[in-house]
Amino acid sequence: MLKEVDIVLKAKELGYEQCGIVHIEEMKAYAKKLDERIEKFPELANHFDDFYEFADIKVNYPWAKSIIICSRWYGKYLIPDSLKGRFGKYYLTDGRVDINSKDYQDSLEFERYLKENGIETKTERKFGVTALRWAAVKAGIGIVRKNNFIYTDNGSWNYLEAFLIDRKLEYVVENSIKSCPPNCKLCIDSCPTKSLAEPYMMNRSTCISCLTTWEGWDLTKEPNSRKMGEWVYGCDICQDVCPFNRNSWNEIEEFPELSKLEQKLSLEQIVIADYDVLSEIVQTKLWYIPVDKIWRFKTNALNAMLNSFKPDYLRIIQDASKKDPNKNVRDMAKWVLTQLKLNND
Ligand code: B12
Ligand code: SF4
Ligand code: SF4
Repeated sequence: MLKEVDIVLKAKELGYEQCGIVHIEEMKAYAKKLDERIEKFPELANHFDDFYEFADIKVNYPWAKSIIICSRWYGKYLIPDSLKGRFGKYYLTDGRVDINSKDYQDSLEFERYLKENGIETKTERKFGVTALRWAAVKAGIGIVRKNNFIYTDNGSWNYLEAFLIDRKLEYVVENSIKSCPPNCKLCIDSCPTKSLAEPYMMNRSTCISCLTTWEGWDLTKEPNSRKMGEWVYGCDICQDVCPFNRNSWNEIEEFPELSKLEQKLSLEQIVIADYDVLSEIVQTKLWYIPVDKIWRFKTNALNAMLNSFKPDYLRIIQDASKKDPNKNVRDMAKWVLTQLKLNND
């Protein structure tokens, strides 16, 4: 019969940075955090409907008794300079879906290990089977800072994975990670859209990460489009500025295919891209934008061109305004030209 320590050791052997185990009852209090978010931002209420099930795991998994929660450090990957400040680093090194990555394979192996040892288990690699940060705090594998991120001893460049299990087990890590200095609010002051409104409180619908993926479909009407800077997909600002992340990114390993993908991800290449390239190469990696809406990569890139305008972009924007097969892209390019106070003749 597996013991807690066997499971934790196996996780670490498979490359997880930290691992802890909590009873599912620990998740109940997450509902209170959702209530607090909705109280602060009532307009977000419908986005959180499904999240209440993260707190009440028995609803979907009556057999579940505990949660194994693991962190995986992605701050070891080489990020090409041209992609920094434009693409969220988590999304560029996304082990959740990339079957060629060691991260993905190790996750499968961990699940196999649990099953081979007679443990019923369930995970959900894309969005998590529960509220991952809350589980991580309860298991002591890290602390939450004012920017809402889980920090381990190595900073916040970790992503989390949870596995429900049918055993009542517990392994809480004792950590001595220092909390945020009381006067620090660098992350809050740096958030371009003021989405990170106060400590531990952010508005998902004004967050650049959301505006470049799940929302912000018409950037010509989006009040925050000029504040989105050069971001094309995701945002890392509130982590980049944090003193607890200083020197915490150690570029020591290549993520599969990332250096090849770099050439396809310049602003110019995205705007002129063939739609087949966008769907076969870019969307398979940056999958929050669905295949039937891949024009979105181009409108995001056009917005980034506007916000960091260089004369070299002009011809590309003008061509897109006339020749791109997608109307959303043509309209966005025309709007960019009007913002630049140039006409497209
Ligand atoms: C929905 C979602 C999003 C949405 C909404 C974001 C949000 N914060 O709600 C969008 C699309 C915007 C998004 C973007 C990003 N995401 Co996201 N997202 C999620 C998801 C699926 C659910 C988050 C959730 O429950 N939100 C509701 C709020 C209420 O809960 P919470 O964010 O967990 O916040 C907790 C803390 O604030 C804490 N808390 C609150 N007050 C207090 C007070 C004290 C004293 C303490 C101790 C704790 C505490 O309790 C909350 C409940 O757990 C999780 C995966 C999961 N299943 O948990 C990933 C997750 C949060 N995302 C993650 C990442 C990496 C990102 C991005 C950085 C990607 C990118 N580069 O652009 C951005 C960052 C945006 C940001 N500033 O948060 C990681 C974070 C890892 C980490 N180290 O913390 C997660 C955990 C995914 C993963 N597998 O690791 N995300
Ligand atoms: S990810 Fe960017 S936009 Fe979102 S809260 Fe952080 S700094 Fe603000
Ligand atoms: S920037 Fe300052 S307040 Fe924000 S998370 Fe880092 S230490 Fe905490």
